[in-house]
Order: sequence, then C-alpha cells, then structure tokens
Amino acid sequence: MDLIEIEQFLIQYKEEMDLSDEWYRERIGEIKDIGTFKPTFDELTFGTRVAWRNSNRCIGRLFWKSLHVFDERELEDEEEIFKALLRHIEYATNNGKIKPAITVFKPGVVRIWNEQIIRYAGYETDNGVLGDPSSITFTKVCQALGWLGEGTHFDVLPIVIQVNNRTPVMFEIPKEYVLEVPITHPQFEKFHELQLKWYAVPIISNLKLSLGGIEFQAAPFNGWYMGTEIGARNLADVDRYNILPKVAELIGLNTTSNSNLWKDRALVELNLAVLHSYKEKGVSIVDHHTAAQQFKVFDQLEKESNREVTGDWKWLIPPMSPAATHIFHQPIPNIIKKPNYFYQKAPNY
Ligand code: HEM
Ligand code: NRG
Repeated sequence: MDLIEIEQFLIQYKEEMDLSDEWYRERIGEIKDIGTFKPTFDELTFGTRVAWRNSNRCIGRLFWKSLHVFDERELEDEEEIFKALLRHIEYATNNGKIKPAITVFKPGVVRIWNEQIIRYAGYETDNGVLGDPSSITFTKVCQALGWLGEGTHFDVLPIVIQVNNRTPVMFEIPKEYVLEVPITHPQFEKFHELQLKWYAVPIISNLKLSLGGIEFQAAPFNGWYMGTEIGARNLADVDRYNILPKVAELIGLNTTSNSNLWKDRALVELNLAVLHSYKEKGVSIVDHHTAAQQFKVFDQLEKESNREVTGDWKWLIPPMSPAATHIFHQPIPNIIKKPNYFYQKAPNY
C-alpha cells in the first residue's frame, strides 16, 4: 500500500470535488484501518477521467469529463469478462454516435492480451503480408491458441482474456457487434474498388490505468477516431496497409517522380475519403483541424481552472499538415502526472 499515492489521489479528489477536510480525514482513516484502498465508484470515475485529462499524447482531451465508466472489478470469470466487453462495445458504438467509455477490471487479476479490442489480423504469406502487418505477432499467438482466421485483409481478431495464471481464453466477437465503414470517395467513384474499410471504434486495451497507487492492467477505453489515424497511418504507412501507390494509380498520378507530390496528393484524397465515409455512415470521427481547435479550447478551459496542460508535442501534432495547426507552433511541457494511462510489459505469450 503506497500511502503517499493514495493520499495524493484523495486530496486531489477532495479538492476538485469540493469536499470537506472532515470527509478526507474519515476516508484516509478507513483505509488505514483496512490496510487497502478500494476506490469507490465516484473516486474511480474521477480517476479515469483525470487520467484521460493527463494523457499527454491525446489531442481529444476536451471531452475528458464525459468519459462513461463501467465498474467490472468484481469479475473473475473469463466468460463474464467477455460479456462485459461486449456491453462496452455496444454502449460505445451506439449505432455510430460513439460515446467515450472505459471498463475497469480487477487489478492484478485480469489481463487482456489484445492491443485493441477490435483489430485486424495480419498474416505472413509467400506473397507478402495479408491484413495488418502490425498484428502479425498477436495473430500468431491467437493461431497457437487454436484460432483460424478467414484469411481476408480485414479479419477481426478474437479477444484473448487471461485471469490470474490460468491459460488465456479466446472469444470471437459476434459480427453484429463490430461496426465497420467501407471507404468511398465523394468524387472518385472508383475508390470503392480498393476495397478498403476500417472499424468504427478504437478501444485501447493494452495500457494500464495508474490511480492512487493502484495499477489496473485491464481498463480498456475508447473515444472516436481522428481521421488521420486511419488515413495517414493505418492505411498509408509503408509498414501497415501501404495503400498510397494504389490510391495514386486510381486517381491517375505518376508515381515515378517525387516532385509531383503524388504521395501528398494521394494522402489528401485518402483522408478525405475516410472522413467522407465515416460521416456518410453516421459514424463519429473528427478531422485533424477541428481536433486541434478542440484541443485549444481544452487548453483555455484548463488555464481557467488554474491547471497547466501537459503534452507530448511529437504525438499531438497530426501526421498531415501539422504546421497548419496551432499545436505545431507552440511548445508544451511533457510532464507526467497521475492518474494516467501507461504502457506495460506485454503479457507472457
Ligand atoms: C492518443 C485522439 C479519446 C487516451 C490519441 C491519439 C489521438 C487521439 C489522435 C494519438 C494516437 C496515435 O498517434 O496513434 C482521441 C480522440 C478521442 C480520444 C479524437 C475522442 C474522444 C481518448 C480517451 C482516452 C484517450 C477516451 C482515455 C480515457 C489516450 C491515450 C493516448 C491517446 C492514453 C496515447 C496512446 C499511446 O500512447 O499509444 N488520442 N482520443 N483518448 N489517447 Fe486519445
Ligand atoms: N492510432 C490508433 C489508436 C490510438 C488512440 N486513438 C484514439 N483513441 N482515437 C489507431 O487505431 O489508429 N481513442 O480512445 O479514441
């Protein structure tokens, strides 16, 4: 029990929630009696929201107060944990009108092996990689556990749940839970021939939530996508779906020269297509200019609350036209505050 971290957390909770000194004395007294700290639902809710507010790499923090919390700390059964994850997916997806949410599982007991709850498999074949190259290792783990993917470029991986030291258990997500968006272009009608799509909701499941000295290894959270995450990275990176040469060909650009800026022009059309497709399907998404403006409002509101916004500049600038946003032109201190979400050691596959 790290009393200092508990005290720091509860003092912050007391101050931001405008509670009394008496409340604090009683609460700390209880914890000293029991010898352990189990956050109440309200404390947990506050902590997960502040952890988002403190996420230096996140441009989407304006909405930190709206995070919905599912408290699933009682669960120790793999099947029950899987069902809780399905409830999270359904709530967060909300037929496309995505709602930010987090599900908190029992610390030291539950571990989710997936990087994100919904993610596409990647297979090494004689003809190169099929699917998402970033998933190759985890896909092999799933196959070793007995999973057989269909073998398309967009096979949704199963969820792998480990409780204590038990053998991990694998669950397929029923298709009706996975909202996806086929990518089309508002002008180039042939764009659909590329047969691109992406899933609606990013649910990050490999970070740990650190709160009041407790580390929650399984606390998957989601917001909605910023378009460039899909259009300028997932589909575009050479070591991901590497689709820019195909986009360039489709829209009739000469790819033998650098100086005609075919990559840049292909990036613009691909990113326009991503934003267009999500909008048309009624799935929440934000473009990087709007996201940067929202981040500026967040900065202003934090200043009004007498807090300094911290950030990781090289992650906050969007991967397209970064200098067209104010973030590029402004330094930001990369100081780590808790509660927060942190990387953790990969599970022992
Ligand atoms: C990172 C946007 C919600 C926590 C990011 C990144 C973007 C982003 C663009 C950078 C990702 C990358 O470059 O790979 C958004 C948007 C949201 C949102 C548009 C919509 C509501 C959330 C929520 C949380 C969160 C709900 C937590 C409760 C984080 C964290 C990172 C991050 C911890 C860093 C991830 C890492 O280091 O791998 N976000 N975010 N974000 N976001 Fe957000
Ligand atoms: N770049 C990753 C997702 C990282 C987090 N991004 C968010 N988070 N938007 C990708 O899958 O492209 N969120 O909680 O909404």
